[in-house]
Amino acid sequence: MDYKVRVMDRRDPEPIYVTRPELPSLEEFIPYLRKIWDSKVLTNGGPFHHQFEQELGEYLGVKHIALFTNATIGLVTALQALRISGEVITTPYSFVATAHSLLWNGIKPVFVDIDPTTLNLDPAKIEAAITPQTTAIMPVHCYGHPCDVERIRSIADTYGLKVIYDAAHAFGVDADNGSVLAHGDLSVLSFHATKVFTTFEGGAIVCPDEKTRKRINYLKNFGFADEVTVVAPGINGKMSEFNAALGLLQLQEIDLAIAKRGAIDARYRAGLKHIEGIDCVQGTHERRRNFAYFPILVRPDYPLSRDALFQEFRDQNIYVRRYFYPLISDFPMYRGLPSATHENLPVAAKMAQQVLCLPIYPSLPADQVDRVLNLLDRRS
Ligand code: T4K
Repeated sequence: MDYKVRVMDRRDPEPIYVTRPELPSLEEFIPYLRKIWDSKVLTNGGPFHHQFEQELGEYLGVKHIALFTNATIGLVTALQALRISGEVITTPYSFVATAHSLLWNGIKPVFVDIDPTTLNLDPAKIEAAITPQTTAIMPVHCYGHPCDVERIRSIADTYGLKVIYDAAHAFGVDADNGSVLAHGDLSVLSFHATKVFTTFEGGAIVCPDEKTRKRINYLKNFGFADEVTVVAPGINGKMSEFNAALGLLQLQEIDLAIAKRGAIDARYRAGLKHIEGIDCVQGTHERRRNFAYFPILVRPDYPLSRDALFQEFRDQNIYVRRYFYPLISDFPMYRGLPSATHENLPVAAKMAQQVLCLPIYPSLPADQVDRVLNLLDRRS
């Protein structure tokens, strides 16, 4: 009896994942499927694609948007659209797709360290990394916290560089002057299953004007400008009607979903105030947040190392994640680059050792948030 109680205490049978998608009811989705079945239009810019592109642009407050099959192909295409080559300055502290998009274009990534508060590319360190081969900067709004867009723009303008934001985490985020997606030459969103807003798989490029959007639309459709004209070695990056249909439904509930995330974020922050040795990551210049992730930093004065804590969570069936460890620059295809050394990236190297992303998603119950907080609190 005693033994059974102890086992149940140690390993709660109910797993908690770092995230779960917020889906509409299947009943709501079926009429959309029926329309697709009836029309037999599955992809290649069908009616749902068109409607979703319109409504998404309105929701995000941006005029020109091109839907994609996922953000990775979006990033690859964004670099092609602006004819970026040579070297691109980027962050080592991101999901590996950020730098992979450069390698897919034969571009050399140049890693620059991150800011210790926002964990975004540190603008103060960008200029020293610029060479005659540099053509662009690819920052990431990490965890949905806006980069210092003004300083990055000023550097880019001074040196004649393009800026492509990896905005995979930044759906619906507003900085000081409206949508953070309106900054830079292009911004790329992800609608992956793990993101705040999902279309199963999906993504989008936010463009500055219709001319650029048109070119991007060619590039995501094999380079076809019309039935018989191919203007570039484009890729297949098109979003299907199924993904667009889910997007339309998601738009109806997204504000509520973000509000629910906000309540969880607040509960974590209140609970963590009393726990020594844990820092919350804080954004700056945020007018509207999306609460995409809840990263904490496990400082050396916390009673457990980050990895021991990670293991404790696993033992309790709680699937926290170490986003972003290892650093991109530590993976085999990058670690030989001169900019990939930990001496060049001391802040990123330190943060990658300390970070842990706690579960956050709209349907996560408050008692499960408390279960996470209880495990973090070593006082008892
Ligand atoms: N740039 C940045 C900065 C990014 O973070 C990402 C993607 C990209 C670019 C590229 O975007 P896409 O090309 O994917 O549109 C996940 C995602 O696969 C990846 O999309 C995301 N970043 C990255 C941060 O996280 P994993 O390997 O951690 O995912 P996974 O499968 O372990 O899922 C985590 C948890 O989410 C699961 O434990 C349970 C839950 N989950 C996941 C999936 C896929 C579900 O409940 N349902 C699902 O269908 O990479």
